[in-house]
This record gives sequence, C-alpha cells and structure tokens, in this order.
Amino acid sequence: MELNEILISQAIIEEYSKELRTATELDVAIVGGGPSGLIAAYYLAKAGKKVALFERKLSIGGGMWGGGMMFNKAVIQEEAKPILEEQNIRLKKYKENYYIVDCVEMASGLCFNAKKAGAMIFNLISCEDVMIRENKITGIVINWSPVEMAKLHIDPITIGAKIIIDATGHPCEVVRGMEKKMGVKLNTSTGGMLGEKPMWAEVGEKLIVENTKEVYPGLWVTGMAVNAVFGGPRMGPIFGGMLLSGKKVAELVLKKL
Ligand code: 48F
Repeated sequence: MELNEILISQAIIEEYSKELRTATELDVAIVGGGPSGLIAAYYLAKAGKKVALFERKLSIGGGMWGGGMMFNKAVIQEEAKPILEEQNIRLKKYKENYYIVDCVEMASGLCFNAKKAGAMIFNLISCEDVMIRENKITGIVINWSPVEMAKLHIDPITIGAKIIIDATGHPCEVVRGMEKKMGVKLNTSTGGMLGEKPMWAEVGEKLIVENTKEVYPGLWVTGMAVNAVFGGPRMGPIFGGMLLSGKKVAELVLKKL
C-alpha cells in the first residue's frame, strides 16, 4: 500500500493540536511526570476528570528511571504495595516491609496506565509561571522546553485549570516561582517555603503523605515537592511515599472539585 509523507505529517499535526486545544480548559493541570504526578493523573482520570500532565523532559517518569545511584531498582514499603498491584506492576519481597520494584517496569507502567485511564500527557513542555485571579491560581503558563533551554525570546501560552498540582519534585518549581513573584502566604507553619532537609527516610516518607495538601488557593503539592515546601527530609530510592502522596492528592482534589 502507498504511504504518503504529507498525510503522515497532517495526521500528527491535527491530532496533537486537537489534544492541546482540549487541554486549554482543564479540571486539573499537573506539572511534572514523576511517580507522584503520574499516580495523581491516573486516579483523577479514572474518576472521569479532565486532567493533563505537563513534563519538561522528553521522557516521562522523573526520578524513577535511575533507581538508587543508577542501580535501576527501587524499594517500596508494605503500605504502598496495593497501589503498584493495582497498576499491575510486579513486586518482589526482599524482607518484611521491603519490596523491590524494577524501575523500568514502574516508570513505563505508571506512564502507560495514566495514559490509558484517560489523562492527557504532554512531554517537552515546561511550566514557567501561573495565572492568577484575585487570590487564586487559575492556570499555568507553558512553553516548549527547547525554547526555555535555548533561552529564546518567545512568549508562552496559558492553560486554564480549576486546580493545579505541583509535582515537580525536589525543585518544587511552581510553588517556588509563585512565592517569589507574589510574595504570598503559603499554608505552612511560617507562611513561607521551609526547604528540603537531609536524608531521613522514615520521617521523609511519613511527612510527604501527611503534608500533601493545598498550599495556596487552587495550588496543591504532591511528591518530593511536599517536603521541599513543608521542610521534610529527603528519603532516597524508596518510592512508596511518592505513590501514596499522588493517590492522596487525587482523593483530596476529587473532593474539592
Ligand atoms: O523528581 P520527580 O520524579 O518527582 P516526584 O514525583 O518523585 C521524586 C522521586 O523521583 C525521587 C525521590 C524518591 O525518593 O526523591 O526524586 O516527587 O519528577 C518531577 C518531574 O517534574 C519535571 C521534571 O522534569 C521531572 O520529570 N519538572 C520539573 N519542573 C518542571 C517539570 C516544570 N517547571 N515544568 C514541567 N515539568
């Protein structure tokens, strides 16, 4: 059968444009495609919400691919096991309360399942700002990552969303950018960002779930961004807290919508 290059190009342009157009008015915009963002996207899409995830990099998955120091295995604790089982991702028991997961299986599986559940996923797009109305965040401002990397002088476009989730991991970019520009009071003990603390896995895993919440009207945090905002410690290559935090933010956001 004949294959026409022009039709191939038209198919791609039309489909992509249609999807991005659909994503300009969302229930939930998620920034960052690591484990927490992907799990949040999965549960929100599964509940029928219009959700899109924007990831700066070419690959979706954030810090999952490299495991601990490039040994591409990660540890999951008992509490988070049902989440991965629901995703059909295999776990191997190591010791009581310690399960091993293959990072390639986890990263690709979470990505596949979020997409299949109905989340729109855009890679190579960075969130560089938020949109505000009075005292509420009402959207995100996005641009192609290569534009950002090449420092090209090109204006971004805006995505409207009822709720924004910052799932950008350690740098916590959305909350940080907003706090810097607006100098607003966040929902933390001091009203400001408390900053991530050094390694303490047990406490880090506990606080990340406890502090998964709305930090400013319309803006929620999940994953490592939670500990960066609320002053929790890092935890290294144990991923249960990220999954539990992603599920929790989806549940809270569903109640709010
Ligand atoms: O860092 P990341 O995996 O976030 P997470 O879900 O999980 C953290 C763990 O991977 C690991 C850990 C486990 O113990 O601590 O670090 O909290 O994924 C965050 C994603 O957000 C993207 C970034 O490229 C990464 O893939 N990202 C960051 N800033 C932006 C962004 C931005 N401004 N716009 C779009 N994507």
